[in-house]
Amino acid sequence: MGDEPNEVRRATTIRDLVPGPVSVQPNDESFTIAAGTAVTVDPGAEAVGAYLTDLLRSLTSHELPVTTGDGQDGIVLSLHPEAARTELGEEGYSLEVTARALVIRANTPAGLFHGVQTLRQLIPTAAAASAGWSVPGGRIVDHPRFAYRGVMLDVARHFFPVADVKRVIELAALHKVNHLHLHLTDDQGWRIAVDSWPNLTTYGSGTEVGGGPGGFYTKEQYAEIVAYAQRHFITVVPEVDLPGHTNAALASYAELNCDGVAPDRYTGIEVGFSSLCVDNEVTYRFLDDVFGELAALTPGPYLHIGGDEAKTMTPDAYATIVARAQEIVAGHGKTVIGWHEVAGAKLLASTVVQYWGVNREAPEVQEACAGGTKVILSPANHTYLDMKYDGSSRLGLSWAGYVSIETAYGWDPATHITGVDPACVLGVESPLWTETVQTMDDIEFLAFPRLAAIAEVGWSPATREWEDFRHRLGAQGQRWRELGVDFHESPEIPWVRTP
Ligand code: TNX
Repeated sequence: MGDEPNEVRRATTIRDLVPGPVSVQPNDESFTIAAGTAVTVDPGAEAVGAYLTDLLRSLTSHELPVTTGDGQDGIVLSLHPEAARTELGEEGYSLEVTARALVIRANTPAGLFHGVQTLRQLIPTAAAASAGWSVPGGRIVDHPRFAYRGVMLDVARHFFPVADVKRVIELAALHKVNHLHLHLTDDQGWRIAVDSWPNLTTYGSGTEVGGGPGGFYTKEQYAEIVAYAQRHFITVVPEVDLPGHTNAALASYAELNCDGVAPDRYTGIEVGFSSLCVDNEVTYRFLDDVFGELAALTPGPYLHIGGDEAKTMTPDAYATIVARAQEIVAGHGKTVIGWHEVAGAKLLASTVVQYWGVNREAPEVQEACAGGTKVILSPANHTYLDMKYDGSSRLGLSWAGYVSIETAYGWDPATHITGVDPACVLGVESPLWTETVQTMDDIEFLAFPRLAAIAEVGWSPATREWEDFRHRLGAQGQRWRELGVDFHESPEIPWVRTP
């Protein structure tokens, strides 16, 4: 970095994108968004069209009506891609910007939505408003490398209200993240209403790390989160962690404990001390009720069963409960995801394993992949948003080491675990555990800019050019500021003030 100033001023170029697209060809034209700009969308693209015009109103103050039909000039959202149909797949798009038109094409509304996020990064920031709303010209063709690009929010250690979760959804969508994993239960609190086991929320939700009031989502609130995520083309993956990390449930119902005695609620940050009772049939009735109600709230394919750090159980007991939990989830028509420890149990063919270890040697993952299991990579030393950036970070833990932006960026999911076929990798996820995280500002500080780095690891082609990336990332700073994001202004990045 040398003497480079860490704030520079320059105009946005068509390359200032995170995640970086598959291909970019600049031209020397530009498209200006003005009061009379027509916005035309294909039938089927109305919802993305409405999202786009809301966005344009908030960014440029222009109120642009949307017409459904065949557009030639102005801004066009088309569900009729040209030749590249198969290349674009389910989530890809092309963006063509000339002086006359700005055309986004995709096979699906999801692809158009991602194209709109790209456009959003090319519209001048408010700081540059006097220069007009001029979008740099060129052609972009883009599609994701991995199908699963996730962020996880732990709402159990500290509870976060619906408005915060919605903001996480908005900010994740900026960088084409398409899954939101909600860690809904842990030792410190149970955060989702279950009608058949009401004490989980009347009692089990009532605290959090440090002894605060906790909280939970009613089914209506949870449905609101799911619907909001859908509008951002994000699939919610709910997690009920078992058999460990269950003190909140055990405290709510004495009958779930092997000795029939409910423990006190827990507000510390130790892990691994609690577990459900394997030999008690009530455990399985409980899991069936919980996953049944959760499945009914979940349009997406996945239910996450946790499975991490069950340190008080024998391997056999663990294998038994994980096997039965998978059957229960499958019985409710959903696909299981589990933290990688579940590979110690017999896996259903459809179960997905989420690796959170720090080693590149992971025999259990290697073996699971060899058997056809898919894996999501969340190596803690690269993707954990709750790790400190460095020794001076005001928040975070450090058990997996410090995770700088360069560290978050500098790894390749396809080759990360030795001896694993790249085809086995479904994608990546960045978890944000919240032992030290209490407010939306805290979330923003830890997630940005690292979530943007992991989003690129999940979306963009395998090339990793740190120099190029840090400049593209630097161009996002002013945009985040204008959204009020309290990001970590790390000296690793040459932050750009545009123009
Ligand atoms: C490990 S990662 C845990 C969590 C903690 C986290 C803190 C995983 C599956 N389990 O229970 O919150 O470390 O970084």
